[in-house]
Amino acid sequence: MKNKLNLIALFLCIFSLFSINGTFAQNPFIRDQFTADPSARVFNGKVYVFPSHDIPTPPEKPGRKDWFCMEDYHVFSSENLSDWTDLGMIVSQYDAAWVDSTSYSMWAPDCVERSGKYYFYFPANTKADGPSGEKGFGIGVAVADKPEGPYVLQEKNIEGVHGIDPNVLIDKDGQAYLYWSQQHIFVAKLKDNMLELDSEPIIIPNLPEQGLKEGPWVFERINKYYLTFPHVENKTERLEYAMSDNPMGPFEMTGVIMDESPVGCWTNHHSIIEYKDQWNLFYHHNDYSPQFDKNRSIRIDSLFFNADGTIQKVTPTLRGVGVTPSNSKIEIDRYSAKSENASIKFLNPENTFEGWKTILSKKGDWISYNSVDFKKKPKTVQVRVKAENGGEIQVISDNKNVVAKIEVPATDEWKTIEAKTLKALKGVHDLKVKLISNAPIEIDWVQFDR
Ligand code: FUB
Repeated sequence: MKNKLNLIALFLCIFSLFSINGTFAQNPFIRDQFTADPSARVFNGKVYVFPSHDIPTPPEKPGRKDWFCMEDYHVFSSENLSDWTDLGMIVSQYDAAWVDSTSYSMWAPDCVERSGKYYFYFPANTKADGPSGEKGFGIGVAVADKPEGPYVLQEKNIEGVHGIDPNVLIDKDGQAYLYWSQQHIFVAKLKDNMLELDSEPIIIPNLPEQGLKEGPWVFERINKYYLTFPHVENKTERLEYAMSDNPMGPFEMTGVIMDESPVGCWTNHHSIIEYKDQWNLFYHHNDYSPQFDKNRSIRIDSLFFNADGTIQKVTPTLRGVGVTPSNSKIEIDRYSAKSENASIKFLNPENTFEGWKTILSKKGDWISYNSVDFKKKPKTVQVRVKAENGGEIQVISDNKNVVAKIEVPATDEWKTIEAKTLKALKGVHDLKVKLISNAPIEIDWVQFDR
């Protein structure tokens, strides 16, 4: 009996672990906490994202109200950019000897691999009486044997570096460079130990004089070095870039990667990586916190280069990247296109992490969601709906076939309705969900062969 109970407890424990890590997809792609400043890296064939971790201001720290508030870092990983696992907390403000642990200032980090060791760089406010003996933003390092840690913190922050938003490039010849910001963008060589500067910091010239610049992210592609960074040209940050033949410049301003946030998030902070032959832009908006843009959420969209090496502008989407399995809950509110009238609202404005719903109000309203992967021809479709007056919706495929007709009964409560499929889909398809009747229907998700 005792063994049986132990087995049940073990099963419940494993099950709850899976539900914490969960399957997340679309934008934003971390669904259970605020995240910002995503530094994405490819290590051992997987993508690891090292973001900042925004939290609501703790009551005992009222001075942090209306400002960034971060006390630790988590790392997330994925093999397909759709399913993300939270590998847990790796570094906290309470563990670093040089960090003022009342400052909640664990801003944008980065992580690189060298000779099998992982170097995690992070900024924070220093203690006036700490090892560095001066107050302000410093940048420290923690070292691990695996991307997920455990990380061993260096006693002191890096000497000679005052600022935020560290970013490290290891060039093809093995030389490592540290970039960071403090009004300007700085660069210095790193010693082979990755812990100390090997040259005097210089301010990178030829970047815009006016407007805040921060969050550098430097990468190399076909012998060109791209210095990409958020810059306030007008009202809020937009992502811009400069190009060079050398990691230390001179860089030439080249263009804009992403315009100012359409939802008014003042900061944007990004990284750019190639994964499985596709370039990706990681960035942030404030999806779960529309009223307060210091509680942000990280996103991914595809990025493309022109033949001359310049970068095409990226439009932020809710759909994000990757294919969605037909037998998972397809959150059509993360749409790829919609009719003008179709609208998106939080399911529960009191707890925005519950996600969103689609509201189709008038006959003919529609919403579409691209790249649904049908591994098996589905026999049924399930839709979670709410509709005071009931009605009908149809699911239509990209080849214009009606895949299912769903009769929705009048219901004030959320209900899952099932219908038989009329056409059998196989492979990857775009779907459209259309309102056929004339009263509003709210839709949470669509799923095939649940
Ligand atoms: O997340 C705090 C700060 O906001 C980052 O360090 C900046 O890059 C901006 O995103």
